[in-house]
Amino acid sequence: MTMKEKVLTEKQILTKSLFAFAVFIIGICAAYFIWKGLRSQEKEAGTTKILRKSYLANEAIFSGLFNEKGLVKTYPVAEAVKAVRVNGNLGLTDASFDPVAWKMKVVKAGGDTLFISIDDIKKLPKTEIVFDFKCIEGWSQRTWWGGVTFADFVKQNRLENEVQKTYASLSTPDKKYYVGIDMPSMIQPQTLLCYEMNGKPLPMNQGYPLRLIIPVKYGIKHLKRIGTLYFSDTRPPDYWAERGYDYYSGH
Ligand SMILES: Nc1nc2c(c(=O)[nH]1)N[C@H]1C(S)=C(S)[C@@H](COP(=O)(O)O)O[C@H]1N2
Ligand SMILES: [Mo]
Repeated sequence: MTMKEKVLTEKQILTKSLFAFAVFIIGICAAYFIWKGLRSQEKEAGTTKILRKSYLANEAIFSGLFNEKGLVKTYPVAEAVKAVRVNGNLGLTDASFDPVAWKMKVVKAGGDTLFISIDDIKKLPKTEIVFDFKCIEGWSQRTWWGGVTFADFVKQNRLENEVQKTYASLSTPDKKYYVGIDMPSMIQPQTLLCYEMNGKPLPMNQGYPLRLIIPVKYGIKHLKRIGTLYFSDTRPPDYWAERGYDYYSGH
């Protein structure tokens, strides 16, 4: 090896080392910025929003929410049972509840609150559905419900901004029963604000004057007697999720 060759080799080594060091520094910076970006995401359910959203999408796919048509199977009215089971009366036992004065409270994004009467709701086209209502306890019944689609209700009340949020929260007027629902399920076209069962007004113990019917979910999410509705990017409290049931409860 000549002297000249040796010098060149040392130069090359130096260049290579500097290059490797620069790559190392750039790598550290990139890792730092990615970490910082994730950290600044809104914390939600112990994980970050980005990760949470992909979980939700996975859950929705697993649950069959996005089958070929994205719809739950429906049946003719003749197949619906006449004697519909009553299950759960949490939030329905308040003796001071006045069904005549009832209005649904809807909390909008800017803090404005709407008070919606059953007549306002009945102005919208009536949508009916017969489907297999499934309770997490293991029973199911083919039942017939009537009401307005949540999607129509959103249009009527200009709630387009509100439904950009990740979740909806519904609770009974006395706040003793409450559910949180992911927005894709809420705006799914079969989700109803329901005021009829078997072609007649809802019985008291089935949620008169208005309940949720959300065919993509198990019974626990079909809150009877809606008092308040609000929207949120963080998970609203959920009565049965607090007691160990799956928050999503899709099927
Ligand atoms: N307000 C209220 N809604 C409720 C419940 C309840 O206890 N209180 N129980 C839920 C459960 S577990 C089921 S299976 C369905 C049953 O609806 P049904 O009584 O009309 O059959 O209502 C759901 N909605
Ligand atoms: Mo249930």
